[in-house]
Amino acid sequence: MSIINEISENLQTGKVKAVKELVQTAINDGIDPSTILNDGLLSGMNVIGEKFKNNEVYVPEVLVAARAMNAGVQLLKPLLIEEGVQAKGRVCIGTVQGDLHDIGKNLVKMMMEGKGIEVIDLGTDVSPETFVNTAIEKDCQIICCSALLTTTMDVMGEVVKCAEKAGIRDKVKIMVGGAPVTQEFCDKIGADCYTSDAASAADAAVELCRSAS
Ligand code: B1M
Repeated sequence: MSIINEISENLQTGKVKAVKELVQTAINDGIDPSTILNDGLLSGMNVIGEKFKNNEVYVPEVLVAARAMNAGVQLLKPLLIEEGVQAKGRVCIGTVQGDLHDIGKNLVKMMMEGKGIEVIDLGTDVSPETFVNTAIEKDCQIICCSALLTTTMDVMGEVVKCAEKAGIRDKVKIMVGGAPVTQEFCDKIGADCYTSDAASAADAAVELCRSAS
């Protein structure tokens, strides 16, 4: 079995120590960090997601897999971000109200920080008012919303409305993402930008901050 498959398998069974050791070995072997992330950690998490859907695994198994994922990501973090880049803007990020999934949001945050963007992390279960008030108080160029549930993605529309009501819609861009979110949904709610993954979210944020300055 390749080391990438081993990372995926051990993540699925929540073996934190083994995942850390394997990720470190893969790094030492010179395997591209994005390959370790995408083909090892994220692909293992996708298998868990399918099993979760089919009731083959339950919340505790998913949580230990998530812990193993985070442990692996921590080792990759310094390799995935660019060193010594200058701050290019300020954003606030959070998972929307009612939603506690934060792995994707944390990846987006990490990639944005790696591009020199200052990121204010509001955590999970964030209300539209908190997004908007933070953007006003901390002078953010972008509000970044993540949602993983079809039942919570509509909160992103509320964020757009809340920003309009507060009179900041022409000054602050709104970025959306997360597994159920699409470009069509982004257009429907009147948000400014949708990206499907963390790396392109970071690139898009740099562009939006640049055009705002
Ligand atoms: Co949840 N869960 N979960 N869960 N969970 C899903 C999302 C689900 C698809 C599983 C399934 O059924 N197959 C399903 C949602 C179904 C739906 O809505 N259609 C689901 C469900 C139903 C639930 C509960 C309701 C289960 C229950 O209690 N009965 C419950 C809800 C709790 C709540 O939020 N209120 C629940 C709970 C949990 C755990 C707590 C056990 C755990 C979360 C742990 C944590 O996050 N700390 C969990 C997990 C881990 C998952 C799965 C397995 C993995 C999610 C994940 O982290 N993926 C997930 C199945 C799946 O997605 N395959 C599932 C890896 C992560 C890197 O991907 O977040 O998509 P993702 O981020 C991607 C992109 O989407 C993008 O970048 C990342 C990659 O580069 N991205 C952005 C994300 N945010 C972005 C923002 C951007 C741009 C890009 O711009 C701002």
